[in-house]
Amino acid sequence: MKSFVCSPEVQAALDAGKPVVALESTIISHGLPRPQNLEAAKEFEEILRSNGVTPATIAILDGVPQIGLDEVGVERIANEDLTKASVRDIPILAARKESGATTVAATAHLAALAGIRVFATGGLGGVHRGANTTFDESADLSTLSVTNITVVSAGVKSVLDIAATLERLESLSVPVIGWQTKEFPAFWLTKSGLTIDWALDSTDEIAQAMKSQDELGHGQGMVIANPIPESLQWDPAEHDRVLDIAFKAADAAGVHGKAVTPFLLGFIVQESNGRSLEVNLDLARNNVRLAGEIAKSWSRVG
Ligand code: PSU
Ligand code: MN
Repeated sequence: MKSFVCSPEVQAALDAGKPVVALESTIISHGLPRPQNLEAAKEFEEILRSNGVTPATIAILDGVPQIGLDEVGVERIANEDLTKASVRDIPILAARKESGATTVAATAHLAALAGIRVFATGGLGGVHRGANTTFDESADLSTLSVTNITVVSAGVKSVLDIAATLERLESLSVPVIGWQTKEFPAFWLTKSGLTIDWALDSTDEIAQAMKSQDELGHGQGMVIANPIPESLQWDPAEHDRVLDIAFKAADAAGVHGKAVTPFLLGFIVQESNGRSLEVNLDLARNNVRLAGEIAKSWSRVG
């Protein structure tokens, strides 16, 4: 038996060389509150399908990595209390026949195993503030250094140390390309104040860069930084105010390890009265749309 399963829809698209975009499940299970998470999971898939792109939402269900979920699978990731699964958790969940929602790292890894080259998320994980003492750096980064996939992301969450994250991506030889800008975004905010070396202006150019990387790279992935339009971003002053309180709350609650990101995201949604959630959904939609266009360009050159 194969150790992972592609849905018939995803398998057919891959076999025919049609565009496919991977979607993660941790953003659904741990990053967004119920019931908006189920609506979002369905909407992200619908955005792709209506553009002629096959969505492949990825999760581990009863020990089997699923590349593409049916309706019941999508409901399970939204409504069950699933384990947050990174790459290292996959074999244990498989052996125990347990379920897990896959992070960017685990989704990227499984998508690449299945032959999917484009992946949309909200915001990539990264180096946490204070990592010089906690060593808390997301496995999203190290995974992308050895995983042949292009991830579309609204930069990294501003709860992280963005400058350190960019340094690590440089060390790991993962290209970071701005979509039509060299201003690196900060998830809820259009700009982080940091600039990157490269901007590409068309999805055909991105697909060309992917092809060149396949020929000249060592199997690493690529990050496409896609800022939320300024008209949709969170008010920067309100953003700073809420984040400040969120860090104090995380400290007081003593959360650490993989609980940190879900805690902060949940707290920030509460404290902002849902404003951060609206922006999170908008930036994720924006990423899904761009990823769909990249996948279409890739299906022509790849
Ligand atoms: N971006 C979001 N919402 C999320 C995450 C990212 O908009 O929930 C998740 C992703 O699954 C990412 C994970 O891989 O947070 C990073 O967690 P950690 O910092 O523990 O590596
Ligand atoms: Mn961590």
